[in-house]
Amino acid sequence: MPGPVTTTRSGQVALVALDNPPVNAASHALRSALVETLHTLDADPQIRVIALYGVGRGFIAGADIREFGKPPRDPLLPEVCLVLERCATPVISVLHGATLGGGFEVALATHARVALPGALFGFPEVTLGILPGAGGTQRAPRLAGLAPSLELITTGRRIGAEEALELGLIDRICDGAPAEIALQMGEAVLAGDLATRVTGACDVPPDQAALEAARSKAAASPLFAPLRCVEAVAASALPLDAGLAQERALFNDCMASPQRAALIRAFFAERAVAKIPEAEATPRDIQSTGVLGAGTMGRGIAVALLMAGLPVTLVEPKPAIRAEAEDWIMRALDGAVARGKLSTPGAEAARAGLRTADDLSALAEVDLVIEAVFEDLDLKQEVFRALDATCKAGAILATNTSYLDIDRIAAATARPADVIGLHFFSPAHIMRLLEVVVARDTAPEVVRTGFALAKRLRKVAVRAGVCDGFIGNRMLARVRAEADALVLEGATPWEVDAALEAAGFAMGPFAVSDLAGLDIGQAGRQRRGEVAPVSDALCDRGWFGRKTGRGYYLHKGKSRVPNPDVTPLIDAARHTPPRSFTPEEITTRYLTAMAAEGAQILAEGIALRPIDIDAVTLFGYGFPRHLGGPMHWADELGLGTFIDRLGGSAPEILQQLHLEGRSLADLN
Ligand code: T1G
Ligand code: NAD
Repeated sequence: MPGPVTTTRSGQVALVALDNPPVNAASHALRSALVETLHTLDADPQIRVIALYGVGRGFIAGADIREFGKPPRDPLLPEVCLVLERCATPVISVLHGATLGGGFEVALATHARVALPGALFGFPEVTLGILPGAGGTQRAPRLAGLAPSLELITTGRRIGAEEALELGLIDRICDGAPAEIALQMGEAVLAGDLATRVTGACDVPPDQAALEAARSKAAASPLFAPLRCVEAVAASALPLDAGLAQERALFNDCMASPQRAALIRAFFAERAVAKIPEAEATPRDIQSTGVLGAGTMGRGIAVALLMAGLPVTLVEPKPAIRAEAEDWIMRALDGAVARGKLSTPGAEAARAGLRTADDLSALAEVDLVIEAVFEDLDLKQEVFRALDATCKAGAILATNTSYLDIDRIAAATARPADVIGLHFFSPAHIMRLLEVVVARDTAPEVVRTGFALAKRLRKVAVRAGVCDGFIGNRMLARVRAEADALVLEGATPWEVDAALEAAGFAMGPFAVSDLAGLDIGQAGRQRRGEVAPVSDALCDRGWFGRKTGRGYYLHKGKSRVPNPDVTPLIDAARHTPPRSFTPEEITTRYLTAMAAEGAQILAEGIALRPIDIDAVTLFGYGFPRHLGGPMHWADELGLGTFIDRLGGSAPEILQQLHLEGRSLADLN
């Protein structure tokens, strides 16, 4: 088997191919082979140019993330970059596909960079809780200046070849196959048509204003890495060796931070959830779809399907809602074009793919139906009975129910094997999570089709079992109850929201309730036979949150201020004298409740693994990435401490793990 680095000679040009599937990560094997190759070629008087290129999907997607947390093995990537930069023979790089993180750093250390049109550049390190640690913080400013480098390195924003060229990060764009361009460009260097230079020898023009602006922005973030990114970039004013030493020290600080472990957990969570027991089943072919109900969810789901190039027949009995939904869908598609999520021809095709109808007989020939009518079991059963009578054999019948028993919905049909839950989140064309809810009789290939569909929609699918609220809403109900308990004990709703938002949650639970509608929350509680005195009192007054302008907050447009009229309602509901809470106490109580419900969900087999639960909260509920998810958080806290906090209510599975000296992560 050939190694990850192979050399072909063509006259005085050495073509060095990097081949480490699937994404050419800079693993130990690739790094050591590259250094050895460079030493050999640099010492060879026959060779006057060395041209690097990637085999497969891209140049190099970065360091091998799987090696993080393990003992580092020489040569490290910074050394590889120095060896490259110090070659007496000019080294050029031909860049296609993902040229990210350490891959971009390797490219920056070469003496000239040529990109193919579709190349993708960026420094995603900050999203993993670290910083470019192989000279990226030193070499990018030497080519592009401080301001653009700071922006790219502190945000992780990805850029295309055109922008990289404008910024001076690459030298040329050429179209063709990487190996061919490598030879052409090698020859261009020999002919004097492509200039080479040593990046590390260039100066960085000072820009104190850019540094100060980036520093104060990073200092305000709850994230650990951005400020270290700024300090590393600031060190690019020093001679290269000194700057690299500072970069290394800051990189090591990031590597040791708990945020780094959590963010990398989040990176792998997105991919791990695709590993399901049904992975070997063959998905059914989905060419056409139907959506039933054109309310909040139905219209969003229709947009998600249309954006993925699937034709949609949208069924809605109420003409006014149907017309409004059509209008909304067209605007959402325009919005997708404006956000760069859809091309103009793509949007045209999407518009042409929409059909509306007033009756579900229009769904006779579609391959997949997603039902999004009112949350009412009788209605859903009636609808599924009608779908069963109407739809062709082999069609998948999916429900978007948030809480209802899908086994009972499936039982209304004579084909329960074709029935599944596809639980989208609002707004359905934007939120990444899709819970694929597997009912008792759902066929494996139907489950597999749900996952294939999610991939097509660029969503993160997580497999869930049937229970009230599945994974996400069930956890939400639990933490909502905990937030209410905190308020009854003495915290204010606004303190709870502020504490959790400071911890990195996109929105606190009371703000979320206001947004979703307090009446919706109340309906859920009523179904479960629960009460929440304060929320119920708000509902009694017709204060349902944002949609009525008044709830826990007073809403004006998108801004919100605490609603003072809530305070007497809270006072009336408290049975004990209020005590005060620190933000840390609030956050800890909330996360403990969330992880406790997660453990219960795991114990019942509703979720496959802890990482699935983490993915649900990360991609559907605004859980802070730098905390990695509630199950990761529980591991970090230590299972012993976690069990103590739960008192007698810790599920058996936790006790067992703890006894065996294992962690939740061991179940992944
Ligand atoms: N290391 C190890 N495995 C990786 C990987 C990486 N960097 N990137 C992807 N994979 C695996 C992934 O887990 C999956 O595996 C498979 O490749 C396909 O990925 C010193 C420290 C490149 C744009 O952050 O953004 O460099 O699940 O499904 O949609 O400063 O992957 O099949 O077993 O995502 O076509 C910086 C992260 C590292 C790049 C391809 N680099 N990767 O997307 O496929 S830090 C990154 C991506 C660093 C230096 C530092 C994307 C992609 P499996 P995929 P894709
Ligand atoms: P909605 O009230 O906005 O829309 C429901 C639509 O279904 C209405 O337009 C109604 O006219 C239509 N409808 C009723 N009976 C019908 C029938 N027999 N045939 C066709 N259409 C019919 O409700 P929604 O918020 O979109 O929720 C729909 C489903 O999605 C519910 O099961 C809900 O639990 C679930 N859900 C909602 C959210 C959310 O945030 N709103 C999130 C996830 C899942």
